[in-house]
Amino acid sequence: MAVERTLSIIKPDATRRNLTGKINAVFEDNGLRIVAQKRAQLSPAQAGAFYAVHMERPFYGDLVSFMTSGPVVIQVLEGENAVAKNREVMGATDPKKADAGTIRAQFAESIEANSVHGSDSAENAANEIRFFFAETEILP
Ligand code: YYY
Ligand code: MG
Repeated sequence: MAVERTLSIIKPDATRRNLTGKINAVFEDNGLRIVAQKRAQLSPAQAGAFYAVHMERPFYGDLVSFMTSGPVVIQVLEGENAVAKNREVMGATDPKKADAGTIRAQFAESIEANSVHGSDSAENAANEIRFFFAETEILP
């Protein structure tokens, strides 16, 4: 497996509860390196564009409201098989279905306020990283 990069977002429910460090420890304990990181307040336009793939879904409006309800921490994670590894440590979208020990099982409040985003494919990871970061901001 090659070294890959994936985009991670620590969502407003987690920054509000001061969980950034605990979540970052899960990444680092699982071999994912935080090679770029910034705290940001997303605008509705940014959150809407980032989640444009879900535009037709019934939860889209609430998702955009939630993602703009407070600061997020946007990150590039790097490591062996990083896309799949991050999805594994995040756990299922619905925390009730997430495996014990995963970030969402430990920290998520609900299917919407589920603490973290992670890219779901290498292609989407490249696009999502480009959406938020210049290459010069990524420091392996
Ligand atoms: O990739 P992942 O975050 O695990 O789930 P997606 O199916 O891509 O949905 C993105 C985001 O939308 C999810 O993290 C919470 C929200 N959402 C929701 O509020 N209600 C649903 N039934 C499905 C997803
Ligand atoms: Mg997704």
